Amino acid sequence: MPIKIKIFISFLGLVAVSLAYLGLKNLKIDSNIKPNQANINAPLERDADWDNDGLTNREESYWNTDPNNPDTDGDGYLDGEEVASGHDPLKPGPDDKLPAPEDLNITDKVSALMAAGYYAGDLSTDTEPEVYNKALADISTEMILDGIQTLTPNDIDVAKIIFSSDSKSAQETYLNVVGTIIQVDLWGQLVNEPRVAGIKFSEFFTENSQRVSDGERYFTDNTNHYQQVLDKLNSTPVPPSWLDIHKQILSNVQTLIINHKALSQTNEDPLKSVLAMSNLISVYQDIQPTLINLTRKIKENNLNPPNGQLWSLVNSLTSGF
Ligand SMILES: [Ca+2]
Ligand SMILES: [Ca+2]
Ligand SMILES: [Ca+2]
Repeated sequence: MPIKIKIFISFLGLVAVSLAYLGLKNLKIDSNIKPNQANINAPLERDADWDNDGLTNREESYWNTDPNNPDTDGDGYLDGEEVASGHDPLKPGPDDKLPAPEDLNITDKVSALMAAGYYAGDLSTDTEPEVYNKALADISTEMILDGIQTLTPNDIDVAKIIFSSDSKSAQETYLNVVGTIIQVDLWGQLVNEPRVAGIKFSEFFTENSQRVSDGERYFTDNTNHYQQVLDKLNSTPVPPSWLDIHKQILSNVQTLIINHKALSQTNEDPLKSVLAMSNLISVYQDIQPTLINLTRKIKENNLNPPNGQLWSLVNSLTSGF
């Protein structure tokens, strides 16, 4: 079985386990989410949008807005418009911005969705399996989309990149700096990462405060480490013809930062961490095409590759290109 599929399947398993865990743990204690009267009366209309404001009745239930009033807080904007543009549908504008997407707490959101589904009748014990499974699948999808939005780096801002020239010596200078960064600061770390990160991640669930803080420290240290790598890369002059590869490397490193940061906050948002853990496992593979492109371009441009074992290895692996 290809490893990506294996990872995906184990990831789905993780999602199922986390949802079950949350369902058990939070639904009983989370009494501050009020059942939405309209949804209780008409549980099967959860996908309808009675007031045409762009939010389905179930989404209204999640946001605690009124499914019969298109502008719950009366500030002149539809509930759906407010949510889509990052504004709070329960707080009149203009000072009603919701937290930035990267600050979204996915665990809180999924708990609220599950509570909404529970009160709407989609997720109670006597719900028909079909409805129950669809509600769970919808919530998983929402969670995965939120994960993509919060754990994927923004587009690279080219205006912040320092450029050198495309002369042979400028390209080789660039390669030596970047080659050293990859070999010294990234490679060793990444080879061990999936295994060590998995162990450290499991510390969070031991309920042993010493081990939990060890886990937090591991992921915080890694966040800082990759931030330093990013700073080094950002201060390295880039030959214009290497821009695409440079952006790929920056994006790989930003992915490492964002996901390690999420993992260091596992206690506050365990579901976001489950998604971050799965990203971390695949980041190792995502970096391979970057290395291959880099090696290919070294050959195309007849440049001297950076010194070091990693480069001899990559060079021999890509000798067919
Ligand atoms: Ca609506
Ligand atoms: Ca509404
Ligand atoms: Ca508002």
